[in-house]
Amino acid sequence: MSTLTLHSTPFSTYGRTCRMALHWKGVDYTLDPAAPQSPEQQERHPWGKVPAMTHTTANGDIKLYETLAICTYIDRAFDGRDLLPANAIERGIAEQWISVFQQYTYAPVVNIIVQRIFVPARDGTPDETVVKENMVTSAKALGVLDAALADGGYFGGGGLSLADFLVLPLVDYLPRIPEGEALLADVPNIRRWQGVMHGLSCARDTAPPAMG
Ligand SMILES: N[C@@H](CCC(=O)N[C@@H](CS)C(=O)NCC(=O)O)C(=O)O
Repeated sequence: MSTLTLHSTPFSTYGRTCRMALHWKGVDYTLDPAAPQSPEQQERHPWGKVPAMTHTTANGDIKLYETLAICTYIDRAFDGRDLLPANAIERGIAEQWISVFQQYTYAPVVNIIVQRIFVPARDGTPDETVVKENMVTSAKALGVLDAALADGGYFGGGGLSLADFLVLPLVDYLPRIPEGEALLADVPNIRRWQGVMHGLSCARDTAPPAMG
């Protein structure tokens, strides 16, 4: 008998990616609501970030950090639906959108979300310069992702994949911030896809709680 623990606050977008992957694969797990930069999380991750994973097996504990590493491990270690397509073309397409998310999308969008949601939650004052500076780069990245969905379907070349599980948690924060309306207005394909994704139990069961 093995037990898998995901160490991540339920507010984390990357933590939700791992949780969606675990739901999709049908893997039982425990969510340890670890806070980023807590002493425990700094032990698990050299930069103190969430998520991290501990899989306790008969052969000892397997400990991982970094979302892609955790999801690849989950995909290979457990039976169930694949997180990435086996077909070469579909796999290449899925990896392309994963890279676009990692390299060009997460940082600008999350910089705005942090200022609008997480800074005020800690009684701080949002830095309007940070918000303004990241609007153009966020709009560009979301526009590129939107074009990928123009023919309907998902970000992978075939069906649902890890690429969708990466993008959804970030995009789901946009309706919670004032800038979200403008950013979502220009991406109708993302809005359609978001509606489809919200019909999946792996998305519904992992939605972050309201702040405050
Ligand atoms: N490269 C990391 C990024 C993880 C990450 O940025 N996590 C955010 C939450 S979604 C975090 O811990 N932020 C707090 C911090 O950086 O101190 C991964 O793939 O897991």
